Parts: sequence; C-alpha cells; structure tokens
Amino acid sequence: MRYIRTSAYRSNRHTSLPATLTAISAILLAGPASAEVYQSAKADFRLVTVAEGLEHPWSIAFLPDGSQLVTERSGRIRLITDGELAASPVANAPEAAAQGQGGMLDILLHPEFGQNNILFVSYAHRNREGLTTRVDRAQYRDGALHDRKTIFEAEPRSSNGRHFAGRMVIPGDGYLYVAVGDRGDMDRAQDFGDDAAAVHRITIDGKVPDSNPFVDRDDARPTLFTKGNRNIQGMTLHPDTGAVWSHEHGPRGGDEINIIEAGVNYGWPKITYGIDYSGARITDKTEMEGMAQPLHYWDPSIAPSGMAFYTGDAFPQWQGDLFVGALRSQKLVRLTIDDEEVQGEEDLLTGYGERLRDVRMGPDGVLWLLTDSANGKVVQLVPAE
Ligand SMILES: [Ca+2]
Repeated sequence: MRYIRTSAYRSNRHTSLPATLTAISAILLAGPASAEVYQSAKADFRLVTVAEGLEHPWSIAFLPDGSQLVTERSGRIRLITDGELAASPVANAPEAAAQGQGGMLDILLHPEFGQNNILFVSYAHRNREGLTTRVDRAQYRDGALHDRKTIFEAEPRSSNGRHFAGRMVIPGDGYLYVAVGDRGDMDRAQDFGDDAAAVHRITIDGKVPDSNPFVDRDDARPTLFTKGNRNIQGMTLHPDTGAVWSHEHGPRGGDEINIIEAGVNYGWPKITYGIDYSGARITDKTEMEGMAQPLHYWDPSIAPSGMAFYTGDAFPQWQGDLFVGALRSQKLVRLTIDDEEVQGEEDLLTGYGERLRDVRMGPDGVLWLLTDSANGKVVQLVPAE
C-alpha cells in the first residue's frame, strides 16, 4: 500500500482533513495505528498507541510473557497486557516522593528475569532528612512485588526536588549501574565524598564490588563509578560493544552524550558547554586535563530523556542508530553513529506535540515511546506500510 506523503496532511491534522485524505486514512486504519505518516530521511513510519491515561509515565520494562510494566512518576507501577492497562497498580511498590522532578523513576529487569523474576525500581524517597534517589530490588509475580528491599540510597539527602537522575542498566559485568543527579546543587558534583552527580556501581545485593575505581580512596564514596554527571536521563547498552552509553541534562546549551567508563570524571560543573538557565556563566572552560569530553552535545538544549539503539528488523535502514527522546523540544532524535562518533542527527516527530520521557527497543523489533503528560501514552513506532 502507498503511504501518504504530503506535509499538508500533517499540518491539517488538528483541523479537518480533506475528503480524499480522510478516505485514504480510513483504509490505512487497519488497527489502532494513527493514520498519520511521519516522514524521515530513511524510513516513513506511523505511531500505534498501545495504552493511554498514564500519569507521567517514566520507564517501561518488557516482561517475557509479552506484557509490560510502566512506572508513573506519580508513584505507581502499572501492568499492560495486550494493550489493556490493569486497573490495579502493581502491589507493594515502594513509596515514591512525587515532588518536583521526583517520583517513581526507572524500572529494570534482571538479565535472567525469566528464571529469577528479579527487577529493580529507582525512585525519589523522602524522610525527615530530605529527599534522595533510592533503588529497591524485588521479585515480580502475579501483579505484585515480593521480598522488596532497598539496595541503594544516595547520600546525603537534601530538600531539593531536582535532578534525581535514576536511570539504571546492568551491562555484561553483571553489576547494577545507577545514575544519581547533582540534586540541583552543582557544588556537590565534584565532591567525591558525596553520591551526587555520578554513576554508581553495585552488586545486585547492594554491595560494593572490589573492582570499583575509587574503593581505595578514603575521601571517595565506594560505590562511585564515575563523577561529574549533572543529571543522567538516559542509559543504554551498545548492542555490539556492550558499553554503557548515557546522556545527561546540561545547562542551557550543554546537554551531552557520554560513554560511561570506570573512574572517569565527566566534568560538571568545572567544564561544560552552555550557560546557566539564569543566563549566568558557569565556567569559561569547556575542557580540562583529567575530565572527559562528551561524544556529542546539544546547543540549544533538547532536554533528552530515554535512549535506545535500534536493533530490530522492522527498520533495516535504522540498524545501529541511536534514538533519544526530548522533553522540552518535543521530538525524537535519530543519531547515526560510527564507532564512538556521532556522524549525523535527524529530528523526528516534531509535529507530534508530546514530550518524550522514554525510548526503548521493544522485543517485537520496533521502538516504544512514553509521552510525558498527565494523560501519558505508551506508543509503538511502526513502519508506514
Ligand atoms: Ca561533561
């Protein structure tokens, strides 16, 4: 079937469609997919809304039985089965502090979830001493978390409700990597006695691996794996190298992509691109001995969130491309990568009008997106034809 290829069609979508296009879109509507075709340099695609009515969905995990678990920043974990959002949230979820940018954040299945049912949830947690980023491990069975325990908690806490980070991955070494932001206080970012502005590496029981880069330093927190990361909102594994790729929110004009490596200082706020959102200069330095350069930075900022390498069969043209969601600039960015170099960048979904919170490679070979709103959606990105 031929797809629709006019920009007029796109700009008309909020008004009335010309009769001929309406007729064509009726034919295209074979399922719940939007009839709208989005064009891109290498592939045209449509969106399929899997579920909606989620409160600021933040992260999605794909269960082996084909269902999905989705966190809502408001504090719940929801189950979606065959496009049906279960009315009851997952039971025994941790109590997340939905305050500022905080709430229920990332959800990650153990690589052997099919055998052990173990998953990890990160969230903002509040007690009398303030707020922090925390990780619980639990077993998921029958719509509930079982044997849930806290395995990581960043210190110290503060009253600041910003920059919790929270993204997690488990690369080939089998350790859990969890990102913690600078908590809205840049002075914490280069203090190695502070858990803020870092990627931490722990065992899945919450212990400190002996091989962590700063374990022998008295002035450093032992779980630190990196330092100087302002607010990581995307982490994913490279499909070939297994390396941990991340992006972080920088200041105005300084969002970055980095590869996370042991003991590396990513510089914030000693070096950075961009300026403070107030307009003030943070530093005049963009590089310094002993601090890593980003692979890529965005000026103007896009407020990236969620990231995934495309590895599916539905879009052979996109194999190996890196997809990044954007909150503020409401788009999906496709980056072409050669080894560890960003070679090209294309903006997708600029007409969709949604903040994108998460971008994942689904087990079904297509990208899945979460939109960030009070009526958040789970969306699949499928070929146009
Ligand atoms: Ca940096």
